[in-house]
Amino acid sequence: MDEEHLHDDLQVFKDRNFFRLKLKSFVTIYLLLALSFLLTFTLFAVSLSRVSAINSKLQEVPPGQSHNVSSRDFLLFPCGPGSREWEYFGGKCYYFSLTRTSWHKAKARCEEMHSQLAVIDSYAKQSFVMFRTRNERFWIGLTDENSEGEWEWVDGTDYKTTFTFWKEGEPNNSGNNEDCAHLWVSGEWNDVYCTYECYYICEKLVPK
Ligand code: MAN
Ligand code: CA
Repeated sequence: MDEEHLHDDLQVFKDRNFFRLKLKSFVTIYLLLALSFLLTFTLFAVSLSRVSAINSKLQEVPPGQSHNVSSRDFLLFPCGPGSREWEYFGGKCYYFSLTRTSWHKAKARCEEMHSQLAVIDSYAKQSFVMFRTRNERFWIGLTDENSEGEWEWVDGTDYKTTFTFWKEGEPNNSGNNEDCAHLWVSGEWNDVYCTYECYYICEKLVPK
């Protein structure tokens, strides 16, 4: 009998010890979980405050002064890192319009931008512009509206002794009314009526 009691007591003791151990490990797990939650929350709070600090710093910088332009940027973009729509080639800057208009309006728009309609006086330049214009039509600074058949470049470059790139059979003064030149398929030149609306190429010297 006594022995049986002892055995029961031992069993109870064993069970208690087991629960105590189990409880201990649960507490440890919960503590660790709580700690990691706390850590995550702290990290989150810290990064959030940092982001908002940087954000308010950024807002302090007045617009226009937010970019520090270095001389290296000017080497990469000779036409000005701030006016990337102007593309550099051979000491000059070129603008390829995104809208279409008549030859005279195109000429005026180039002038408003302190430039002129492009004068294509070499194959190198022709090659550069036609790579950019693909097969689309772009006005250039060439007209014979002053005197039929006497083509003149807008900057006074001598037409007769300078490079040309007319399409075969052009200029043909079709309908007796074609006094302005544009680039066309394969970049070749065609004369067309000056009120025709197409894209245009402006040209200017590299800004100092
Ligand atoms: C044809 C040719 C060109 C001319 C255009 C006008 O393509 O005759 O020379 O300029 O028509 O649309
Ligand atoms: Ca023509």
